[in-house]
Amino acid sequence: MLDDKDRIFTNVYGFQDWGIDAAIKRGDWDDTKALMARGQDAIIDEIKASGLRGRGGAGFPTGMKWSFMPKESKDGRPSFLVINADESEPGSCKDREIIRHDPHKLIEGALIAGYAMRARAAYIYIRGEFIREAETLFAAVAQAYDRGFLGKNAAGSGYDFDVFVHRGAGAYICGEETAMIESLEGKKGQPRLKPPFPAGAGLYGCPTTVNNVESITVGPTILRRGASWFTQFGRDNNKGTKLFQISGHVNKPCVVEDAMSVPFRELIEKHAGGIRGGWDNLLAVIPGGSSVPLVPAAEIIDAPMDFDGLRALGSGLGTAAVIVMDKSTDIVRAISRLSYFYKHESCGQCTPCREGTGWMWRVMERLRTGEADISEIDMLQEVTKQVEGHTICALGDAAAWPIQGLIRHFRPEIERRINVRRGSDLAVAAE
Ligand code: L3W
Ligand code: SF4
Repeated sequence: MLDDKDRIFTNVYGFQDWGIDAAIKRGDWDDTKALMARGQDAIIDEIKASGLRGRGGAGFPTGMKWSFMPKESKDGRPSFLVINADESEPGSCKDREIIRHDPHKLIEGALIAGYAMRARAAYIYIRGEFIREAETLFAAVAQAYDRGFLGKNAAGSGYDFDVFVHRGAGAYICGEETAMIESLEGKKGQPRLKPPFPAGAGLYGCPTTVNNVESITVGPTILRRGASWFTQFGRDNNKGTKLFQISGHVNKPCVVEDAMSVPFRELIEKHAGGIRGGWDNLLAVIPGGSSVPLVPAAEIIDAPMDFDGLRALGSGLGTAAVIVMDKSTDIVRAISRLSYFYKHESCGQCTPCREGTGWMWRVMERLRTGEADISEIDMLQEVTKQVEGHTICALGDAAAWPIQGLIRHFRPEIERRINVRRGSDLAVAAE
């Protein structure tokens, strides 16, 4: 288990005050000027060396993403940093805790990352439902301006940098980076085709990097302790510490920081008090938020909780939102409910997603009640393949993958329901 001294998030449970004085006592804003004086390229190199991969779900190397930003302004266009705090993935609840209890770690991270990528300002796009968190964030940003950590000559660095907080209005799709940029520009939040990637043409057509809250927040600590400290944790290509969000049928649901690659059983035993009813009662786990396929109990128990370990099981780390389901779970109903979520949140601009999500949900409901024909299982699988990879953004994939996981691992359960229903229908007909 991670030692307390190795935790980046020292106030994740909010035992201490979130305000600037308490944050400074915890080590935030400690000679930020000196960190920045190392220079932009040195900061990016250190983040690259740390192996930090994006914490928003895709796991793209953070230092590499920063290095895509132009070193010189073209046509006088500024560059921007956009911080994705639109945390809406079912199961995901870590960025919320950071903003509630450690907002200054995020704001200091924004300044340093923004400086490294030569951004003029950061926009923190916060989920509309996070009302109290937005209040905290607005207040923390105001504190940082009052102390001279933001604005002109931010933290005495000679660099001018602003941070703006922008509240979303409750659409899941605005967590997709280009939809977020559209929304920030005042338009309907619908994803753009990529390429161009935001680093080439992002907010107001300017070079932009979009990073998750957690990715930005860990930056200052990595710089202070060094990349080699961060790379002690986790396996190759999966380095560092990570906030895991453990929900569902565990004895003690929690958000906890541990080393990347921690085995699933250890994660649950040490932090979540074990599985409700014991390990024999575990049915399946969605290890990375609702967009990744479930993994059955037998396969996940010894799995390393990291990008590559979970990909090898046909799933993914996603945001490390670990949803645990015991044998009391109606697994078909659970996945059908997720299908409804994606149908509801589809922005509707591309046909396979707009039509396919509704279609998949309706068939999932027929499977749930057992009214479907056995042949509809393969037909549904085929439709998921028509949606996957054929849409503008990843929401189409995210709607398809959970269903594919269900069919892959729980086909006998789906068939059982259909047979039970057919048997009772025949019995009624015979009466
Ligand atoms: C420049 C290239 N930039 C890639 C950048 C790209 C983006 C990042 C990753 O989806 C996933 C999604 C959800 N030049 C580049 C480049 N980039 N190639 O790298 O890009 P990508 O397309 O792999 O992923 P994405 O579209 O950002 C994110 C999954 O995360 N997810 C959950 C998300 C939910 C939350 C939340 O609630 N907070 O994050 C869970 O699995 O399904 O697959 O920046 O521009 N050649
Ligand atoms: Fe919109 Fe869905 Fe297409 Fe994404 S995949 S752009 S959410 S319709």
